[in-house]
Amino acid sequence: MTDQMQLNDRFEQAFIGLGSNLEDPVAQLDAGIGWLQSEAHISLLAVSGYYLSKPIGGPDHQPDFVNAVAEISTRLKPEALLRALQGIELRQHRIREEHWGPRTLDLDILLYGDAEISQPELTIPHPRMTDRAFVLQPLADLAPDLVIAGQSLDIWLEQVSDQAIDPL
Ligand code: ROI
Repeated sequence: MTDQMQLNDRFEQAFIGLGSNLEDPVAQLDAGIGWLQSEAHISLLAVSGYYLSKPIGGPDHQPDFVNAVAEISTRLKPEALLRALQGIELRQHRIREEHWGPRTLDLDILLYGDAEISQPELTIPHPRMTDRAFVLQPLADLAPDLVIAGQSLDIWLEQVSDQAIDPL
């Protein structure tokens, strides 16, 4: 694939969700951020705090998760960014044995500029981000004034206030 097919002319700001609940989750997130930093055409702008929470919405017989959000600037088009993230997941031995089951590292594109994308493999904004305190809280560290689907982050957070989440 030529660079031109993968790259935009200008940089977009994007937010990436990171999550892990296996094999030293904090080290997994640290390593994932290291890979993001060394990825071509991605600049890491900021990383949220790390947060510990119970698994939400998946099988509950799995360890607690550590989550964070990274803010990047990138010329990669959304599909190319997705492939870059999948490459990082694989380098950290991501296995997909069980749907929504435990994982060494999960990297999700949450927001990509103002883009709205609906494809079989890629939906942006991430379709479940507004239901998940483990995404909204670290995102609020980085961009407290963000508006998602017409509603401010504060209001989305209020709606998930029953989901316990602890800063590490
Ligand atoms: N729950 C939490 N707390 N954090 C996650 O990253 C996470 N990721 C998932 C499921 C299993 C749905 N639940 C989660 O994919």
